[in-house]
Amino acid sequence: MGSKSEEYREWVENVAEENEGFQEIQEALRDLARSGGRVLNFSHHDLDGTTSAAIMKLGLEALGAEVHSRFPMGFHLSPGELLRRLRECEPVDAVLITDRGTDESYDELTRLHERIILIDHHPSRSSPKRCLWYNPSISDGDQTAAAHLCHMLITSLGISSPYLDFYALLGCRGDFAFDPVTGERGEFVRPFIDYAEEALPNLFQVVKGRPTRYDIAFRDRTTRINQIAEILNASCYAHNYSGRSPKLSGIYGPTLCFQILRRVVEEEWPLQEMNFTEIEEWLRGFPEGEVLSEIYRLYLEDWERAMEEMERVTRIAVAGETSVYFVMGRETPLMPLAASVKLHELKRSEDGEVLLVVFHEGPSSINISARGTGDQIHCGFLLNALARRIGERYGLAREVSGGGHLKAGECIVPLKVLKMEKVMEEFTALLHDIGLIDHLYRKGSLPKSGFKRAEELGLRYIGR
Ligand SMILES: [Mn+2]
Repeated sequence: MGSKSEEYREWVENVAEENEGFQEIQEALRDLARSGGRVLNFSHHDLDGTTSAAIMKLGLEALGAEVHSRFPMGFHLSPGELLRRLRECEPVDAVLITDRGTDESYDELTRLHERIILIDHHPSRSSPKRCLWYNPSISDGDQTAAAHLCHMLITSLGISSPYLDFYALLGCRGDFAFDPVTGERGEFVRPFIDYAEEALPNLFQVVKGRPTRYDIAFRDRTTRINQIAEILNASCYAHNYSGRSPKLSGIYGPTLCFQILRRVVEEEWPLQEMNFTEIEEWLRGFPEGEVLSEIYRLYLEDWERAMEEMERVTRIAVAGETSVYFVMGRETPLMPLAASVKLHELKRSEDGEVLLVVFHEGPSSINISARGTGDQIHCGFLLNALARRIGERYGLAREVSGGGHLKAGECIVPLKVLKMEKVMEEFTALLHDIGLIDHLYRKGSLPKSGFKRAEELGLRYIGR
C-alpha cells in the first residue's frame, strides 16, 4: 500500500491521542478481543448502520471477539428492546450501539448491562455519563459517518482489509460525507477517502449513466460506489416493498443488506476488479440477485414518483438569507431523498441558501424532513424544536421524536397519536415564530428571549 495508507494510519493515531472516549473504547475492544468476549451490536437500519455493523463484526472477529449484529427499527435503542435481545443472546460481555445517537438517555441502559459502548456521529445536546462513547460530531463539527468512525477504531487496533475500506466508503457515501463525482470530501473524512481512493480507484471512476440519488451536482454521470450504495441502501428498506411483490415477502431489509455485505467478504470478492458498467451486472453476482433486482425495480418506480412530486414545491418563508420551500405528499416514501436533488436545483435559481421541508404521510406515521444547502438554519434543531413543541402541547414527548444534522433533519409523528392537521398547525406556528424573530432581528429589536428562541429553532444566523 502507498503512502496514503500510512498517512491515514498516522492521522488515526493523532485523533486517538487527543480523544479520551476513543482511547477508552479502544481499550475496551482490545480487552474483549483478548478474552474472546461476546459483543451484542445494535446498529442503525440504514446503509451507514449496516456497514458500521459489518466493520465491527469483521474487525473484532479478526481480533478474537464474537459479534452478534442486530438492526431493530427506530433510532434510539429502548430499554425494552435491549432487555429482550440480551435474553436471546446471553452471555453478553459488551453492548455496542452504532449510529443510533449519543444522548444522556442511553445512561438508562446501564441498569440492564454495565458495559454500554456508543459509536456515533449525530449531533446531540446532552451526552451520556455512564456509557463509553465516541462521537466527534456531537457538537456539530465534522462531516463523517459512523462507518468511518468504526473503521478508525478497527484501524487503530491494527486490523486492515479492503473489505473494511469498502464498507466504510459505502457508509460515508450513504451519509453524504463525500462526493466521488465532484471530489468534495469533508475535512474529517479526507484522510480516509484519499486513502480509499488510492486503494479502490475503480469505485471512484466517473461513468456516464443514470444519476443515482447521490448524484446531485451533475445529473448525467455517476460512480460505481454511488451505484452500489444506492441499491444497498434501498435494500435496507426492502420490507416496505413486501406488499407490492411476492418475491419480497418475509424479508427484513437491514438483515438482507448485512447478509450481502458479509457475502462480499465470505466469498472474497476481488474488489479492485469490480468494473461493471450497469449495476444490474453487479447484482447478478449474488444468490440474492433476483431479490435485489426486484427491490431496484420498485425503488426506481418510487423514485420517479417522488421526483414528480417535487415539481409542486412552494416557497413559504424567507429567514435571513435562506428561502424556505415546502411540499407535501402521501405514500411516496422517497420524497425526502428526492428533496435533496430538488434542493440543489432550487439553489441554482436562488441568490441565497435554500431549505426544503417535506411533509410525508405514510401508512403509520407523518414524516417531516428538512434539507438545507447552507449553515444558516440547522435542520436538525428545527425539527427537534417541532418535535418538542408537539410533545409539550399534546403530552407526546415519548411518542414524537425529531432531530438530525445541520443539513438534514427529521421529525416522526405516529398517526395513531396525532392527526395530520394538528401536526400542520404546530408547524405553521413554528413558521410564525421564525417570521417574527426574523422580523425583529432585522429591525434590531429582538429581545434577549428571542435570541434564545432563535437558538432553539436552529436559526444560526441570529446572534453570531
Ligand atoms: Mn449514520
